[in-house]
Amino acid sequence: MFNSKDLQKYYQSLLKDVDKRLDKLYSKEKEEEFNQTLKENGFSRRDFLKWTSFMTAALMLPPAFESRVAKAAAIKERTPVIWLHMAECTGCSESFLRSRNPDIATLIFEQISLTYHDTLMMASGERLEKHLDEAMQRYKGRYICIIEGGIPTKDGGIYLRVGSKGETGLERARRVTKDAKYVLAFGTCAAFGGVQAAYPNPTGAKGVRDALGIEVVNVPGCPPNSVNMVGTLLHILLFDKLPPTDLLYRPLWAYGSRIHDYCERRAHFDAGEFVEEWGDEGAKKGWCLYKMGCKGPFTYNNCSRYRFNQGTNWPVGAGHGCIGCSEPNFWDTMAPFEEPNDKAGIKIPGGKGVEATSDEIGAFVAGATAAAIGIHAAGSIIRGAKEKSAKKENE
Ligand code: FSX
Ligand code: SF4
Ligand code: F3S
Repeated sequence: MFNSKDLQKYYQSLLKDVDKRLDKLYSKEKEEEFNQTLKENGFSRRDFLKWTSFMTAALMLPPAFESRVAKAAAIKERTPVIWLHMAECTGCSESFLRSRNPDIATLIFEQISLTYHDTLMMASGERLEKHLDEAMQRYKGRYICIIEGGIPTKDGGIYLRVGSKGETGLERARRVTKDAKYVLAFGTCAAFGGVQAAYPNPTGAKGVRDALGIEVVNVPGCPPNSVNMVGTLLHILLFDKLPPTDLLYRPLWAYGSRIHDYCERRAHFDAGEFVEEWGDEGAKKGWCLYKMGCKGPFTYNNCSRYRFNQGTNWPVGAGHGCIGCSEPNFWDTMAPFEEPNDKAGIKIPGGKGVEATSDEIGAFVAGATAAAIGIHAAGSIIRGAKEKSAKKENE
């Protein structure tokens, strides 16, 4: 384990690396141009600094990184992004772009960095194909490929065809990821297969990593929070490497704790105060939704901390339990969504103010979810090892 001295050293060396990288890429004109864009879109310098300090904290970096995050947003050469769509509902793009009232993150990544996006581009048909080929050639080996959606693999992938040439999703994903520097799977569909991979999975849909057998960072959620998508991109922009992950390849800064750990209704769980029926007194008082099927105790994500739509609200805040949408196979393993999972083995506190221990929760044996919890612990150990070796490299 790291002690505070080790941590300090680790962050100092990380800062040095980031400064070296940003100094190389930074240009005064580009920063001025960026400030102008902010102004034209109605954002003050103060709004921007508020955003940088929020993102720095979300990425679990110390405040010393705030100025670097600000600089990274205005660097000369941005990492090009090619965003592909497979089998899905496009909710992930919606969550990323938040088409109404776009925020600073949207501005940075949509207007400046997004080189190719299947559904957002004006072009269609052959012109779109040409644009994709050009972007791939121009940024060969340098672009980030983001994939949204599961990839049907049965019968050679014929259940999904994309573009004017009738290419299968499988072929397209293979072709575009081949020359990408990094591949990110945005959404539970791209990470683990999602709704089309739910039983009986007639098209043999899989997540990108399983379908292609390549290194991918997963940013699951159906849809994922834009903080998690933007933060993962920002991490690459800052450090030019992928963030440390758990064994399900999810960034630890975002998926390192359970929904239940930071839930605003948690005190009611501990006090044994539960909603027993939709619309009852407990529901009006905002009591815990565990008995109404909330899967927050088995779900690793940061929704309870950052919420959606610029912090407006999130599922539990709106009165429905978490359905575990960032876990693998959640359509099968977390259903029924409005009933507690009777295999979970959680002892519900009966007003005595005690929570089931994590061991009891870990005894939950509903397939992949239990595996995910074990995997998560292992991932944290791996992260420790990675950090140690990073420290060694920097010493
Ligand atoms: Fe899947 Fe994205 Fe769910 Fe939809 O497209 S993660 S179905 S919210 O939007 O991939
Ligand atoms: Fe919150 Fe759900 Fe946990 Fe209750 S069970 S405290 S509603 S996450
Ligand atoms: Fe999904 Fe649960 Fe968050 S349902 S959006 S992981 S609260």
